[in-house]
Amino acid sequence: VTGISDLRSVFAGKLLTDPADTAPFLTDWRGLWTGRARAVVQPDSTADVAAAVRWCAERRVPIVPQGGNTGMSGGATPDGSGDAIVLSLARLNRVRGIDTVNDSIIVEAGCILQAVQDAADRADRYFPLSLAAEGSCTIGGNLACNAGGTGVLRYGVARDLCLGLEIVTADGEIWDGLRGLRKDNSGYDLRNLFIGSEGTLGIITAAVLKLHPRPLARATAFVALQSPASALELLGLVRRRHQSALSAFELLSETCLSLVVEHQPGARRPLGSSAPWYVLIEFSGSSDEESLRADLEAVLMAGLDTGIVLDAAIAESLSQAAAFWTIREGISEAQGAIGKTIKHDIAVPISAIGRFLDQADAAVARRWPGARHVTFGHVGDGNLHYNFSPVPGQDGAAFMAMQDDLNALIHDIVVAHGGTISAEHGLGVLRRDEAARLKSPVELRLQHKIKHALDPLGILNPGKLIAVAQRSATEGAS
Ligand code: FAD
Ligand code: 2HG
Ligand code: ZN
Repeated sequence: VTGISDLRSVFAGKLLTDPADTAPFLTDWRGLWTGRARAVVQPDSTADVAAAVRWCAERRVPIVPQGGNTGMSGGATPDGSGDAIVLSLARLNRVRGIDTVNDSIIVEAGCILQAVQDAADRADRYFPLSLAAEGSCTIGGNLACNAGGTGVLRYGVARDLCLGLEIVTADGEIWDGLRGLRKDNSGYDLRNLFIGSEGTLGIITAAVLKLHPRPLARATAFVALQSPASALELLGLVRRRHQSALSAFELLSETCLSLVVEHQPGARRPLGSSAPWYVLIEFSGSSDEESLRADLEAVLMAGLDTGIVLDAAIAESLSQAAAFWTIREGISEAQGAIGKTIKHDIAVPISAIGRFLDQADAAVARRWPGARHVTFGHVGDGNLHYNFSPVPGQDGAAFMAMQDDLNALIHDIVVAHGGTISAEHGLGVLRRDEAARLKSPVELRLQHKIKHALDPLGILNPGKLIAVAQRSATEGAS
């Protein structure tokens, strides 16, 4: 391969090679994966991304796309070979336009999610994708992972918020699919193929996103419960009475709450007493705040009457509502503060959540009595982060040694309940082999065919999402 200085001349933007500059791009935020790379390439425009990709394609140099590097599955970290370049989209961060009649916004892939929310807000619109990493993750990363977050219950996942994409293909061509259309049946749905492909099929350089009306009022409650079964009963009750007002329904265990209260400065318990489980419920919409609060209060009272709800607090002010959300959004960081983490991102049909938890908890207790569960998630979407931390005093390496067996145990139960091993964080390298173990041969063959069709040289994020295809003897010889 020709020297990297050669690459410098083909695109405008930054080329980082100094180890002090490249280091932050070579490790994920949890410190689980660290790799090496020839350079970190930060182009200034789509044309420059295309030029860099062509340079790589001509030389068979692997490309690892990276946005905010907040991913959970190791998808944005290069492997240890040092062959790849990291293609950082950080400098492609312009809002290209906003159309308040079409309710859409065109943004470049490196735009930070929060910047997109703010741009929508300035135009009196709402961009509802919302997650704790929103101050650092990018739209390109959100779409590449098909991120979820806390607004999915009403607004859907990243895919549901995307109308069109601009893509640099594996051979360095630009596909302008920036269509702001609600309906488009003119052929195979390429946009949806790239969304969720974790950088393995093409580079997302820009997107047309859907905007929504800005909610005029919100009511937020923190609710104590005995069990996840009660949470599901309450969800059913809320849905029957106020489906259109419901915008979030998030579950967390007492362990999660104590972790946040202990590790997050200023975090306080929302309720006077403690309980095994909690849900954070948000109502929002165009009605006035008083009637939203009254509806929320009425449904919580009904829950108290029937014994589903043990205790509840409705936020009295915006800052109290924000404090409730800070607890929910602080769990990942608080879990990180007590050592290594083993994380799951499972989803099952909502009706199977109770059975999944009963079986998984029992199976874990049999194999690892006393294991430290950190369970929380988007229960309204059937998606749980069935996570674990070391028990106090447990050595990090001994804890991580459980990971493969624990994952297999949980994933088998998930699949038995018709679920998925990744609802929102993607496969990356973390779940790639488990997905291969659990998916049918037909599904895997189709996935490999798609990969081969769009990236025949196998240079886009190789080894992520699906294993690198075996080269045939003939190919190898040629
Ligand atoms: P990166 O981490 O940089 O990359 C992620 C993947 O996308 C990699 O495979 C990478 O190669 C690929 N990629 C990145 N940009 C591009 C591009 N332009 N073109 C092609 N491929 C690209 N996720 C959720 O779904 N829901 C949550 O609630 C949630 N909460 C989180 C909370 C915290 C505190 C943190 C740290 C993370 C959370 N995440 C959550 C995970 C993560 O933030 C999201 O998955 C986010 O979408 C990743 O965006 P990113 O820009 O950081 O992508
Ligand atoms: C969330 O729901 C994120 O807060 C992070 O998806 C989950 O840390 C995790 O496991
Ligand atoms: Zn989540």
